[in-house]
Amino acid sequence: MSTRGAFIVVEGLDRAGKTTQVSALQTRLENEGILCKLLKFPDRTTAIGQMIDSYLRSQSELDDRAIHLLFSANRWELASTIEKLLAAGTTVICDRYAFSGVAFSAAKGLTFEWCRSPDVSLPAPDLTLFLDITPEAARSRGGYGEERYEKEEMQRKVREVFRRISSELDEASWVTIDAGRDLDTVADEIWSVSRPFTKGLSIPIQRLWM
Ligand code: NYM
Repeated sequence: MSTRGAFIVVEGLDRAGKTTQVSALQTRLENEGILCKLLKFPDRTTAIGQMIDSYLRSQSELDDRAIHLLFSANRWELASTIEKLLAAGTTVICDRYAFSGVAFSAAKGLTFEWCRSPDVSLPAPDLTLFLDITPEAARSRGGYGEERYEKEEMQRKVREVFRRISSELDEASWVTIDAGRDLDTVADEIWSVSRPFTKGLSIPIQRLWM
């Protein structure tokens, strides 16, 4: 098999600095001349994404399972794009993915197994960087925003589910980064972990939770 691009996901709690770090990683890749594409979930630009956006901004109400399935459908509508980019040799960086789907819905009380099922067989990340931050550190960064889920108690529960996900995945593909440190230190660690993956991979694209 010829070399393909790597699929790198950045997950994290709200206020962990994910958006800043994802764009710093993109800049480093571009500076090295590595072809890369940045994606973000939820992708609020699609029809499904607009329903998700309205729910997150509390402009609509949806059953917990219905919104969970919409988040998953939002990934499925981009799954073939991700596969094509990887096959073309592009490194795909993704701001949140299926792990956020499980973490936020399970934190609301849905079962872990049920939450995983709609995402089974999506393209699996080759590397997931989990930006971990304590609720105390998040508070010192000015607290959470206005959207649904951006409350300290919810974030604590989400963090616990992320820990469970981490304990069930192999260490090479899931790396926890202490995001409570200064931005440059975190960016350097993200780069040193990601760099080996950016040279291209010769293994087939893996499937999630199979
Ligand atoms: N979120 C995100 C979910 O609840 N399920 C998912 O599958 C995904 C991808 O959406 N609080 C939640 C986590 C966030 C919110 O994300 C919006 P962002 O990165 O703030 O746009």
